[in-house]
Amino acid sequence: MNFLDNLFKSKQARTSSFNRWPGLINAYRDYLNIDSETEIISLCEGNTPLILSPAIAKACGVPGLKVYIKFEGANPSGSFKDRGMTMAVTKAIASGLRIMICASTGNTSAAAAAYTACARSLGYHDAKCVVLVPDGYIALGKLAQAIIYGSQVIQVAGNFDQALNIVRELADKHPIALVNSVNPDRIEGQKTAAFEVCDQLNGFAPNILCIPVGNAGNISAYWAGFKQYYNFGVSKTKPRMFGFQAAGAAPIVLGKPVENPETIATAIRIGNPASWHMAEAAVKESNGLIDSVTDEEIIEAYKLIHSAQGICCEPASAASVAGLIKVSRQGKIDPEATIVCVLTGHGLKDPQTAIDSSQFSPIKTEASMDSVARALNL
Ligand code: AN7
Repeated sequence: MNFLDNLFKSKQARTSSFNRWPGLINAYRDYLNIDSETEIISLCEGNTPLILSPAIAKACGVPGLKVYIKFEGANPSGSFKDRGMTMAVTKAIASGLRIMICASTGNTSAAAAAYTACARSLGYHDAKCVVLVPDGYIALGKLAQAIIYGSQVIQVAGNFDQALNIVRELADKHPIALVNSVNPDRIEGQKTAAFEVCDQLNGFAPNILCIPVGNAGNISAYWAGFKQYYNFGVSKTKPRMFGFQAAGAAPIVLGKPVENPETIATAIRIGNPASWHMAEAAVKESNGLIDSVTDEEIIEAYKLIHSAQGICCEPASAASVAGLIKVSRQGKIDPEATIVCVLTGHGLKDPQTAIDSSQFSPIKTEASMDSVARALNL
């Protein structure tokens, strides 16, 4: 019997549970590498909605297709990174480390900064977070988060891959916790998203999971989670894993590192993913695929997700939907399939792209009903 089965049994339990989700480590403790003594550093992350999306099904050209969105923007810092970060910071603090460091295209830094602040709230006043971000290539909201959560922000004149090499070297030489997804605790926490998807689909994995790929930690974590839930008998099936990279930053698709990755989806502007081999194994073992989508396809999907479905995601997240639309138009999708697209981060992190990608020209009027009515041709 798993946690959610118990939780949602009666209306009374359901109503009270809404206010008492205990965070994903407590919720899935039985499936995670954590002992009962460890103090948990949590912002009640996880338990994100799974939303049916008729608009995406329609865009795929298969109106009855069951396409769900796993909306990871609903996590406390606005992305799936919170899942890995609750575990990574919990373990780092438990092992006596007080300085967290990461390289980031933005979301990892926001999450690391948030969970370090949470550690301070629990009495670890000397907990500090240092984040290295590619100068000029991080969405404004993410930079703002790293700053306001109180981390030390270092803007590197280089890309993510270079910044990751630097923090790896630093963490090798100093007593600092590296909280990028090369840290296995991150993958451990992120597995819980796969558990949730199976719980939300009543004990089944979807037939296909579509997910954006950057540093390739998340696709690896989901696959580990699906396999574990299946092996433990909690989920009756496993999905095919469909990973999508941005065309200008598609090293796995091309089969070689990309020295100067470029894409409007800055979150996945990564040329040499750390979990490359794990991602390839996930695709191979699950009979999945890895493909690329152009910036135009990403922006088309990004607009659709907002204006036709009402969900707010960032451009990198839309790569999962753009990829699904692409492969379904190629006839690769069984119309009976159940599909989950992971929307990895919240759109409010990147308002500039929202405005730049639309032909928005404000209508200005005097502050009177008549003027507004005239502007509306009423
Ligand atoms: C919204 O924050 O790499 O393939 O440094 O922010 O696990 O890297 C972000 C990655 C997808 C790709 N969607 O996940 C970082 C960082 C969003 C992201 C990805 C990221 P991975």
